[in-house]
Amino acid sequence: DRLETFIRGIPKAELHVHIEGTLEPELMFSLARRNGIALPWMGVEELRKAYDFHNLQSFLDIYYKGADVLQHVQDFYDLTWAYFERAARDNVRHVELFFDPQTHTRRDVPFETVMTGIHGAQVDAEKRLGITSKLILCFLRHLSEESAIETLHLAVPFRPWIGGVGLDSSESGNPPGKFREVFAEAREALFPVVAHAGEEGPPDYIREALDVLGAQRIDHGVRCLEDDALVERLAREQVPLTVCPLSNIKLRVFPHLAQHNLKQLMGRGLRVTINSDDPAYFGGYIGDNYTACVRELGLTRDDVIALAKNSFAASFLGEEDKQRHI
Ligand code: ES4
Ligand code: ZN
Repeated sequence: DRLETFIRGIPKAELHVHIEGTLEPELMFSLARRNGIALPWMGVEELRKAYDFHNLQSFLDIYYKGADVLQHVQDFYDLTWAYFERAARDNVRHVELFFDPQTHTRRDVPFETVMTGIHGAQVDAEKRLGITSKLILCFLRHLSEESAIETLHLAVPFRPWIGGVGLDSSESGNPPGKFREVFAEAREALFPVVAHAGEEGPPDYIREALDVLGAQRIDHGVRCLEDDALVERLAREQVPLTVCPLSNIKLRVFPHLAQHNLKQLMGRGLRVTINSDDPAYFGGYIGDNYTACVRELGLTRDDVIALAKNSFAASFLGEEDKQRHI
């Protein structure tokens, strides 16, 4: 209908998407065949049936297994290019893309292979689709800080291709404070900092991400509403939250989209954005996330405009580029 056409057409930025989470089942199986890798599922249909998650960890187990098919530069290129082509259909004009290098280096895929494939697709997306992008390196929080430091050191020669660092994977029991040193070193190298916090973890993890890691943006952050003082701070400092509504439903952070707190977050004056997280696994790209929120939460046309403007304002684009989009 008309609102859906409006949503699809409005220029938007995507600030929370994991490139490994854009691996569609069809591409996963075609790369498995191309690379001679055995998957624990018979085919696309059986794989899709396995996408019945109960929490973050049950998703991550499948997501890391799926990433095994990514071996060569061309695989990372194909994955990233397919995402950009899909994003173009939702009129995404700018993307800040996460990747998890440790998922690949731990399988003996060189850091350089990952970077070359992803970066190649970023260059082509700007040339052929007019989509600008920045790549954000995420440390896996279920691994040690030592492993994160090794990864940061691998990244230094690629400094011009990396737009920031973040923190993802299993949140419960892995507080941001575990990564104090690696983020201090990253900040010294002038990397912008983001962190997943307050998805499954408590509001205190959001505070730690800000105070200990120096996060400039919080990924998810939906559990902030449990702590009034924190909400007031996030609103006062206009710390952006990259909310991923369909992800939160698939991973049972909220029982149903109608119960999602997105509207309350907006109502408290927070700088909220809507994003897709792992769209191949959670059943929707960014346009689908906007549309589902309009349907289930009754977002208005003005809400959609505000969210799309927030997406550029919350990005790491320079002031001039932001204004050009807003
Ligand atoms: C993730 Cl939804 C989510 N949360 C934390 N880490 C992740 N990595 C990929 N998707
Ligand atoms: Zn995420």
